[in-house]
Amino acid sequence: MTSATTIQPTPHDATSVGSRFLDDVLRGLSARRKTLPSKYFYDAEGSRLFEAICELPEYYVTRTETALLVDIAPELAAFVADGAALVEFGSGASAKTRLILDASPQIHVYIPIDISEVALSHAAETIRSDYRSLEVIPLVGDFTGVLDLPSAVQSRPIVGFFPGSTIGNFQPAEAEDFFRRARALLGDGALFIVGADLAKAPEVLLPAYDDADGVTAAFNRNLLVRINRELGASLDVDAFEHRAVWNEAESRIEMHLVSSRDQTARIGSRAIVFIEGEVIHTENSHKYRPDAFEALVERGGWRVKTAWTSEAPSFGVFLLDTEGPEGVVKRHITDEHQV
Ligand code: SAH
Ligand code: AVI
Repeated sequence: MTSATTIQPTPHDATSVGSRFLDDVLRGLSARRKTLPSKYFYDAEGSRLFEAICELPEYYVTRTETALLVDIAPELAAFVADGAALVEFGSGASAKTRLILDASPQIHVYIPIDISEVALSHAAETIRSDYRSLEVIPLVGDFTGVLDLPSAVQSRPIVGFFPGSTIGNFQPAEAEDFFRRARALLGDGALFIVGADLAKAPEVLLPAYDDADGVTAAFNRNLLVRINRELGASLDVDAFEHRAVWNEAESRIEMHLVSSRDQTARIGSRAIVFIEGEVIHTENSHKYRPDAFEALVERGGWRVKTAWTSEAPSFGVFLLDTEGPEGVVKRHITDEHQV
């Protein structure tokens, strides 16, 4: 395949994203503890709201990881082989990608993968116009499903990229499964650069997920707006309150939508009943201890080659490879090194 001007659906998943939405919503809202999968946040408006979250003073995640990547991009570049293909999971606006591409002109092919078609096509277009010699092959699809890489990259050195701590949106068993499937997809000899947010005080975490301007609340409620629009449902969006909770036992922030009254909504052919105070659990965002993250990575078939961690607010970027055991190199990036 060559540089595509249109988005290439991953063969197994693109159509199932739409057709499984109703099933997933009904399954989640029929459970004793109601849930919705967080991957459905990202319609066009959800992707726009996520980018607005990234600009919030309370949401330290994006600026912290960006500063760390700026600092370590030359070190990462030294590991990237000539003619490499960069495969990014959950690429969104592909903003952090630029730091990798700028430091590693030896990357010749870029494959952004995202479930949000609008965000993906816009990002692919701007990357194409800013990096003229880079072949860009966007894949729209669900990275929790089966993925295939285009044949054009199969003989190239492969570098995976999964920034943003999107890994933290998986439950631990799902994260392990993701790593195992990414290992099979990227293949022997691949490198994998993964960003993971680290555990810190709830006083820092909670405002990051419940900001003063209500942008995160709008992001959370937009899931209900999307269900109403795409599934013809009758949820009263204003009758659900956004809530962020720190779950210490699971080391994660949870986002909830809390029904402010007794209500019944029609979704498809079903009537879904909510009692006052009932919760829809919409997202988990795990915050790791570095050793626990390394153990997770290893259970998923990777080895941590180098781990970089920032000063507070702490964030980790982990360079993974597929080789046998060897000592992990740990670098703590202090303020003096950060830009
Ligand atoms: N990498 C960017 C964006 C992170 S937001 C950053 O670091 O800022 C998470 C991104 O993952 C969104 O663009 C969303 O659309 C995408 N995403 C979430 N779940 C997904 C899934 N199951 N399959 C593919 N993409 C997914
Ligand atoms: C994409 N993901 C890592 C974000 C997070 O921090 O869990 C999504 C998000 N949810 C609320 N704010 C941002």
